[in-house]
Amino acid sequence: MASANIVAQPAPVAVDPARCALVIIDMQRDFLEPGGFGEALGNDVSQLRKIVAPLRALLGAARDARLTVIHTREGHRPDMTDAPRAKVERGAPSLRIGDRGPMGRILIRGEVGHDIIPELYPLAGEPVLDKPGKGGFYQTDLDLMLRNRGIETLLVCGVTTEVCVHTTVREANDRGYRCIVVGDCCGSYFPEFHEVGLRMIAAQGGIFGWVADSGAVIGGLKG
Ligand code: TIU
Repeated sequence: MASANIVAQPAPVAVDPARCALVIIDMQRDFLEPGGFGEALGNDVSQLRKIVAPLRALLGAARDARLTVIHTREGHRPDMTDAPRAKVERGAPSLRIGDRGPMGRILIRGEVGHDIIPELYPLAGEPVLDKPGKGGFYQTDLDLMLRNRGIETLLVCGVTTEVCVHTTVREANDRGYRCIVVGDCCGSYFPEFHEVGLRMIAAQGGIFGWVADSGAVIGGLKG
């Protein structure tokens, strides 16, 4: 069994690349570009741009190491039958889920804003998983896809740290996956939530998993 040794918090972790997947959470225009869902919620979307370059490097290394790469997108069917009223009506945003914005209908599948940013666009054959909630496992076939491939360890990154990344990691942890959150490849509109979100993963001996930098992961994958 080939093994990649990754420097991480709270402790180094050994990973079998054949049983490891890179899971990229919701790197969609709607969260990263002006006029989308993130901005409609009152956020400064430029906060998330800094993770694009390290995430591109991590994605390249994962592809080179032949890891399973899975991309997720948060969003809803055009008829919004899968969008809970409580989610759509939450807060008082200027643009709500389903409303028409500069990138099409907000957080609706098939619209420009719902798609993944060009810099991280999936290659043919890389699964793209559409999820209606914050967590990657809720009402999706992610668990089935991972189990069918014998995946044991997830390298998790994307946006936002304390919302969809955290929810997915918590779901994965309870399902028995080892999660390594790649800290500099996760982003939040709130720097303090990002920092404490990462600390919450690795605290208590790694209560939800591990936290590593992309350099450590790439170094580990290259052996
Ligand atoms: N608002 C926010 O921080 N995040 C989300 O609504 N979804 C994800 O994190 N993808």
